[in-house]
Amino acid sequence: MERGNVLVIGNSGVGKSTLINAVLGEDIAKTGWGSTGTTSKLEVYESKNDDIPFRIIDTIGFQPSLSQQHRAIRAVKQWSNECAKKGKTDNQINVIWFCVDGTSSKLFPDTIKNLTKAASMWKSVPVIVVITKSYSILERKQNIQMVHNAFATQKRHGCNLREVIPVVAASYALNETAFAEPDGITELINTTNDLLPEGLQAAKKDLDNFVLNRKRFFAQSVVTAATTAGIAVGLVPITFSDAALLTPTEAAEINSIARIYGINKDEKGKRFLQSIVDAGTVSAAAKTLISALKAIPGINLGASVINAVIAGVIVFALGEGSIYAFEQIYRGNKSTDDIDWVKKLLESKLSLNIVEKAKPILEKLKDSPDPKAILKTVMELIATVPGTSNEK
Ligand SMILES: Nc1nc2c(ncn2[C@@H]2O[C@H](COP(=O)(O)OP(=O)(O)OP(=O)(O)O)[C@@H](O)[C@H]2O)c(=O)[nH]1
Ligand SMILES: [Mg+2]
Repeated sequence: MERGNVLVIGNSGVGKSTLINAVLGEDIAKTGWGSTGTTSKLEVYESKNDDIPFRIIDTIGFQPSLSQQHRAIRAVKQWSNECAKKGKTDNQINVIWFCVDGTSSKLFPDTIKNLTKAASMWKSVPVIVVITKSYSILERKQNIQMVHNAFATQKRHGCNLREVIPVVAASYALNETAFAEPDGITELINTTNDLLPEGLQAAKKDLDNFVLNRKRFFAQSVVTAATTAGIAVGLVPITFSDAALLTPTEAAEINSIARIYGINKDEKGKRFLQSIVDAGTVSAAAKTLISALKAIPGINLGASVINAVIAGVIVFALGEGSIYAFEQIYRGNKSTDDIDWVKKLLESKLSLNIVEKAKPILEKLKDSPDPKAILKTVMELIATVPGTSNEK
């Protein structure tokens, strides 16, 4: 069975390392007093025998200084990002133990925000809040309520709070005769075991989303760069009779996006890519759209600015359409066989809907060959068409 990872996170001094020692039954993680944090880098611990079927990751505690908080957050993020690299699934997080000090009677929203920032990659992973140092049995109920209340105010920074467990990790002496005994550790282990199968699924989902978001981010920067290039082509004062002038720009754009999504460049793949380029250059949809944009009455813009807008709209719409299409192929929902589907998809991206609301947007554009202003107008025009953003 796949071994899961538990991320232990929380403010400095709440007792994360002490908790890990209690769970593993050995003094392996360094703990202590001090004026700085004790744990200074991420550390992975594993039970020597097979009784604990998950690894435990000790982290740098959040300290009051912002720079130290950033350091702690960055360390977890970097460690998680490794997971997105090939064959590094060891770095996934399957359950989070968010440790809160049971003696402090406070849980500040910023502490929860630090948690969600550090674990932002693992949005669906189940979280157990561990109330450490729960020496007073009488205060436990109140502490549990405090945790629920604090999380309820942080819906925007939502995470999957599943369980709140008060623990005492090491016995705590009040004097020679009065002790608070270790407590809650078995419950924590059992609850974690129960949540692990779900946590393994959740990590897969979160990782897929992370990888897709990154691809989408890179692909969108390609679209912006290609649109800027297309605008430059449009601005050249020659007759922009058909969109064929854009072919090299579009081909480069579509090839780059295809590479980001790892689209196979076999015969079928090439045909698929060509059909996207064709949609933007020789298709009836593109030609109709160009004529319609040119024919909007009462627009006080020179021909070259209008041509630049049109070129931008086409390159941008094709790019967005390609991102959507390649993402469907990457996810396995479609294949490069689906030429008719992609043609229809791109026709809808180049539909006359753009023209409907174009007038007020174009009226705002000054008649100057400023590529940045034109790019902004192009994006505004595309945004007027419902469904043009790439729905997940
Ligand atoms: N007796 C007792 N002491 C505890 C318990 N939990 C934490 N402590 C004490 O609290 C102090 C801080 O504990 P650590 O485990 O070092 O805290 P940490 O969260 O790992 O701190 P950083 O590494 O700085 O983030 C230590 O002196 C621990 O002995 C507990 O359950 N019982
Ligand atoms: Mg520590």
